[in-house]
Amino acid sequence: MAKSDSARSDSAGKLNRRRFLTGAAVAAGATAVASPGVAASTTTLTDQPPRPSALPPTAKMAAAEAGTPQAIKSETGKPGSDFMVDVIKTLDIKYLPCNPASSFRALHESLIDYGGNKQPEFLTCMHEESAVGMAHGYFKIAGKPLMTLVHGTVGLQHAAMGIYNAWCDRVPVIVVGGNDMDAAHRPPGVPTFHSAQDINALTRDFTKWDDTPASLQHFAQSFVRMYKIATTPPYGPVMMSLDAGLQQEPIREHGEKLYIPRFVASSPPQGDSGAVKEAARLLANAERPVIVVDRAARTPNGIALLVELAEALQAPVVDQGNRMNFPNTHYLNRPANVIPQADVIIGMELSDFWGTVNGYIDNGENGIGVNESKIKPGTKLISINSVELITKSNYQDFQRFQSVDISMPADAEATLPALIEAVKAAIPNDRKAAIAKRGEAIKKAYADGRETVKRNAAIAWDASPISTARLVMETWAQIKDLDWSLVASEGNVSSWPNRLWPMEKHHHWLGRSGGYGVGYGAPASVGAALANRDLGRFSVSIQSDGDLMYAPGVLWTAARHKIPLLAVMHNNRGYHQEVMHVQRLANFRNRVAYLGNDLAPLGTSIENPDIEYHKLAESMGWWAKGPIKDPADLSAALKEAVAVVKSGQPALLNVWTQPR
Ligand SMILES: Cc1ncc(C[n+]2csc(CCOP(=O)(O)OP(=O)(O)O)c2C)c(N)n1
Ligand SMILES: [Mg+2]
Repeated sequence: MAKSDSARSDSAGKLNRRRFLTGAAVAAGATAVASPGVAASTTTLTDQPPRPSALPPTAKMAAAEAGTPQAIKSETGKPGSDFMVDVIKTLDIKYLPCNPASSFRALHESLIDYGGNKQPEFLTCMHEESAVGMAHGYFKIAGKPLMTLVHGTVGLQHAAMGIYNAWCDRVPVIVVGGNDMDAAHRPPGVPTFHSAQDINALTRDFTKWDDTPASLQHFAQSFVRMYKIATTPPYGPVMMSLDAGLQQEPIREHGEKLYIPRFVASSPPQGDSGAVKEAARLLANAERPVIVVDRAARTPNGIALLVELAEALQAPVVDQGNRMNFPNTHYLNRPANVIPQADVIIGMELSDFWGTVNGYIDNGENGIGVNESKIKPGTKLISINSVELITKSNYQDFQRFQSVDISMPADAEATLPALIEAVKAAIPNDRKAAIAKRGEAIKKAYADGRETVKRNAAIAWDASPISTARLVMETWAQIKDLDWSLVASEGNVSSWPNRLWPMEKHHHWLGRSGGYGVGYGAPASVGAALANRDLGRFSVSIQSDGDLMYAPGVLWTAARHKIPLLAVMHNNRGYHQEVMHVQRLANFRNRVAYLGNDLAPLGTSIENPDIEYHKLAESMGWWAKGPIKDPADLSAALKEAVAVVKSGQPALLNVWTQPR
């Protein structure tokens, strides 16, 4: 024991290389390692004179360590994975954000060497969740899905939360997981740990469809099918388990010629014509109709259609914001407080109809929530919601059950043209004046509301750390003349962008994560910025601290692949949402929330040490600046950052902010 201790350090406490190399401790270790399967010697170290630390390598060992691996017998014929690339290329998938792994090495090799790394192009990712998050954000701008490849069991486990967010946000992502199925032939050890009978089971509850092809022809059918299912509204992620053997083996056609089925997009499901007519009749004759929208506008045309419907009825529109549905500059855009006065409410692609017409108060009696109706008895409810067509059992994204009077399991945007026509036809001549008058009253309420919002935003304008309203408006001042796109706004900045920035175009606002799985913002903003880059558009994100730290490696992906993005940090130095939850419970129980010296209940602050996000970003190739604590410093820093982003680089500003 004494001998091995002395081998560890010299008098300066440093490892002594010479003694280390000749030390008995290492010799003993080397013996054990060099002879797998041989029982370790029972001779004690002091019994024998010191032996050399390691035996010289044999010629075979040296060759194995230093040489190139022996060539494996080259395959004859076209590899199966080349055919898979032929299939993938028919679907015009532009990028492949991906973290590499051996379970899809054959397809990986085919994509770059046979496919030329085009359609799709690899984007190196550092986490599978980042890859899925990027595909999620990309779709919301491009309207086209990306695919990702994940490693059997472990890669899919990392990807799972991103897939859940995409599922809840009704966004298609094509996920292919490498999996070595043949238990008798796959390599033992690590590749076997990474294989499963059915990897798809892990995400089956929150994908639209999955499959495990058993042949190349089966692959071709299933890949085209999965693309079609994913991109038919309601959109959603899809999953394929792809056998490593099937990828790697050469094509054996067994007398049957392989073919690639042609992809033809499906039309979205439209509401039943009788139900549309009945809904139009109720809306046209209502005293106070209200339109509530959440993911109603799938495309820019959806916005135009909603404006047409709202104007025909002069009805207020409550935009719940999971997409950019209705311009906030239009006087018919109103807050949710119009709902209690309504006599007819039409909800389009709502993620939570119950929550729209009912209130839930946290910490009611005994700390249990209290439910209350927000609407008058007799209010008629109409729903157009395509998600009813894909409801699954396990995960509760379908929310509480709400009875409605007319229910159309259909795509809202596809149903709107017929609904608008029916509404216009159903408005009785003698109601036209009353409808116009309704519009005038709403116009006045809208103007008053804008003034209140501006007054509220000015509160604590000069505070340090910086108020979230100031953060958002200083950012706006620097981007307002550009063709801008707010690609994500994570954490909670009190919805200031939606309240203060004029949002009119579909790409001005992309909505949120869907499943509220934190860690969406950073990768989704990079993915959306990639799509915007290709369209020559400027991308900006409000990036919270907690969200960034789940998988910050996506910053490197953005720099590596030259994706310009302005990330303005809402660095409130904590998981503030959770600060408030712990505080709420402590208040309810008449206890003092344990502050733990960090000015937040223990376990919720991100301080001590403070994370230097500007340095983190800089280390991965971003232009960055911070920490900015004084609001007077913000505008100059933003100006510089905007110029950097315009030159094609990502830039991050680490701004210290108020909690919300
Ligand atoms: C994956 C995941 N883990 C934990 C949570 C719980 N959670 C909800 S909000 C939040 C705080 C996020 O912090 P940040 O992004 O900094 O936003 P802030 O609340 O500080 O504005 C957490 C941890 C979650 N929603 N998702
Ligand atoms: Mg935070």
